[in-house]
Amino acid sequence: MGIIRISAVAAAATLFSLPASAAGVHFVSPADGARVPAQFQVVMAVDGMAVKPAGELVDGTGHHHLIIDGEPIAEGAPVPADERHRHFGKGQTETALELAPGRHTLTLQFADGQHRSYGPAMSSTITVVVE
Ligand SMILES: [Cu+2]
Repeated sequence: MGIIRISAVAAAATLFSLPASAAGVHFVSPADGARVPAQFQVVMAVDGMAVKPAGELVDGTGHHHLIIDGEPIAEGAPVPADERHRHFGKGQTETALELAPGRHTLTLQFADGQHRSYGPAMSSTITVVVE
């Protein structure tokens, strides 16, 4: 009995420690370096945190932002809202994007319910070539 209890606690501890160390965002699609048409679909994912619509501040939650030809946003700074900084405040994880031909960087940035960045650790950048 005692042994079973101890291993259950150890298993639970492992499960709870996983999200913190594995927290991050990534593009499901397109792939880094992909050649894409002028209009293409972007699929965004987050690990270790939950997607929640903007508005309310809840620990461990936030929403995606897509930064076109820009940089990750410093931790705590608000993500600008303009053509190059798209907010997905309804909790979307997918969007259609239309870009001019050529090479572009796409940066995924996760931010809290008030659009304050979780910093470069919660960002991911890929390059795409629009044909
Ligand atoms: Cu936002």
